[in-house]
Amino acid sequence: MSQKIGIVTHSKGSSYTVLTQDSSHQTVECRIKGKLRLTEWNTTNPIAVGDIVHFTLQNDGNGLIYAIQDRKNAIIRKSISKHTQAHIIASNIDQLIILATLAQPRTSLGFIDRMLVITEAYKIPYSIIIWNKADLYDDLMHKQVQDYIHLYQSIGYTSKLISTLDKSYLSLVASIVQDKISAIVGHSGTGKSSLLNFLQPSLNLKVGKISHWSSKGRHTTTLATMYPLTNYNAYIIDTPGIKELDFFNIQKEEVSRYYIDFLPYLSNCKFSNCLHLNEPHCAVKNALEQGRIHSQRYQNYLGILQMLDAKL
Ligand SMILES: Nc1nc2c(ncn2[C@@H]2O[C@H](COP(=O)(O)OP(=O)(O)O)[C@@H](O)[C@H]2O)c(=O)[nH]1
Ligand SMILES: [Mg+2]
Ligand SMILES: [Zn+2]
Repeated sequence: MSQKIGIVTHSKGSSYTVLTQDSSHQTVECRIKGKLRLTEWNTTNPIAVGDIVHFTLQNDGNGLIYAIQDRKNAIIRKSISKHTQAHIIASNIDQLIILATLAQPRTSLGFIDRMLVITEAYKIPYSIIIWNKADLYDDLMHKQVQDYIHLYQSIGYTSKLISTLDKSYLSLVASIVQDKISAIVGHSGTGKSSLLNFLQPSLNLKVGKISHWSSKGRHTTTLATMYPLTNYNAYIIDTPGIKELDFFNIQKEEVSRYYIDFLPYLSNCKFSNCLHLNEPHCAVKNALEQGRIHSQRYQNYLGILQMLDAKL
């Protein structure tokens, strides 16, 4: 019986797929040692994709997880039925890639801004907005996408234009994912599977398929899957079927702290609990009026507050 360390790439029921971190890169199906499962965690899933686990390799080739390393961050979904329990979707993420497009199906800036709030709230160090399907854009869309790229870059987020049909973008995409654990989000059809295949054709993922609907049109439980990209010393976590709303266990008062372009102004609002709506002497509204905060970002901020109201 030997002891190993690995990263969880997939979980199904009480079984976890673990990729060892030694040079052998073995894939081992693991279970949790009973004691760990029962005592230490108050989540519906004690171990999530992205966790670094210690396990013993049994004679039958399966593993028994006996310890888990501290997580540096995690995307968590509050369990709606059991308020005291949370579900960990993925952990130890270096960066979030938001895959957007202006064509088939067009991504709204509202979606992007909601995802950015989520990544700031969950302490994911970097967020990158990639605009896909450049090959489908007409002149007007090219002008538009440059405006959007400029908007997000000026706030401090990396934003790039690509097409997964065009090999000349490969080195750019590779440089973004190289040596990192990325999570990728984006509406169905924006090209997440295509992007993974673009980087590593041997993955051979199905493209143009909505994976989280069963053949009977029922919404099946979806789980995160981590794909190792061996050529880039990288991992990408795909979370099909997870709805943005699932991530939101955020209070209204918190939202502006996750809007990094609002941050420089927050301490100058008259009221410390200012929601930046119609309060007097609001530094955020002031910055908005002076054009130092983008009006579209502010509109989407209002949308998030409304969404949180509706959720209550
Ligand atoms: N024209 C064009 N089509 C793309 C591009 N990337 C992906 N697609 C197409 O968009 C559709 C959805 O892609 P898929 O990777 O399945 O998206 P996912 O749902 O986000 O995984 C498929 O028909 C792809 O062939 C691109 O850069 N240009
Ligand atoms: Mg897909
Ligand atoms: Zn304010």
